[in-house]
Amino acid sequence: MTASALDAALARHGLHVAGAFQIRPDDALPRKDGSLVLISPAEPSFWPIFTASPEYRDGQPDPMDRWSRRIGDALAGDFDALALYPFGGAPFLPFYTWALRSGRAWASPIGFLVHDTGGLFISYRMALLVPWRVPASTSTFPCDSCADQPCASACPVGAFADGYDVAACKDHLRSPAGQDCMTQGCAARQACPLGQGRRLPAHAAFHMRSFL
Ligand code: B12
Ligand code: SF4
Ligand code: SF4
Repeated sequence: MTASALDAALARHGLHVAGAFQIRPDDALPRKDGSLVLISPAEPSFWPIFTASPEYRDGQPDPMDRWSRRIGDALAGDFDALALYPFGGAPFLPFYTWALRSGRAWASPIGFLVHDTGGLFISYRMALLVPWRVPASTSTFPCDSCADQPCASACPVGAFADGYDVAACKDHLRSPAGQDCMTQGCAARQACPLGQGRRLPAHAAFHMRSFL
């Protein structure tokens, strides 16, 4: 199995590779060679595929995490890989740090990751430890050339003035004025020109409900 076969398999599930890096022998990972591949929803094709799944329809908790685990475990079997997940309770695996290492995502002015194509809406469904080696990314940090940095001033309650004020954010989300963030997604994330318009409102609203 190869990287291009993985791309094709991911596309069938509305997923794609959002970054990767070569494993070093001293990494605290269960493999000492090969690569760690970060996998994200390919938006907007992901949402209709996910909402047709049994996990979305069975009314049980955490449908997207359960869907991700089923798909990721099957991909791991097909590609001689190990699947790792960003959810499942503390201690969490360091997806943020792995995203930085991929060279395709960076710490934005508001702390959230900004990705070269997904912008601030980047999120990861899983990582696969695959046996092959990947080339280094050639992407460059987008925020240096983003003159107005609209993400920094878009939050209506200034939740990014000093780190991320989760309580202030959630208070706003519970208020009538917070319905824009609740139904369209975080206004600060929406403000980033990268990846704009890719996330469907229904997908954004799903995550905001589970966040709140
Ligand atoms: C706990 C957690 C939260 C907490 C606290 C976040 C925080 N301050 O770190 C809360 C509940 C607040 C949160 C909220 C959200 N999160 Co969150 N979260 C996580 C989670 C599960 C664990 C983080 C962790 O402790 N990792 C373990 C440590 C040891 O490793 P590490 O993450 O590499 O450590 C680095 C980061 O913590 C980073 N860091 C330090 N301070 C801060 C502050 C912020 C704001 C961020 C983003 C990072 C960060 O520095 C560390 C060293 O490099 C990760 C998934 C994961 N497994 O990493 C997602 C993750 C970071 N979250 C993510 C997302 C998508 C969200 C939401 C946007 C969810 C949503 N609604 O869609 C919301 C934000 C709401 C909004 N305004 O839209 C994404 C990344 C998004 C991005 N663009 O940055 C991740 C990677 C999950 C994923 N599946 O992709 N999250
Ligand atoms: S969801 Fe809304 S209130 Fe919360 S940080 Fe984003 S813009 Fe601010
Ligand atoms: S709005 Fe500009 S500064 Fe903010 S994350 Fe996007 S590219 Fe970076």
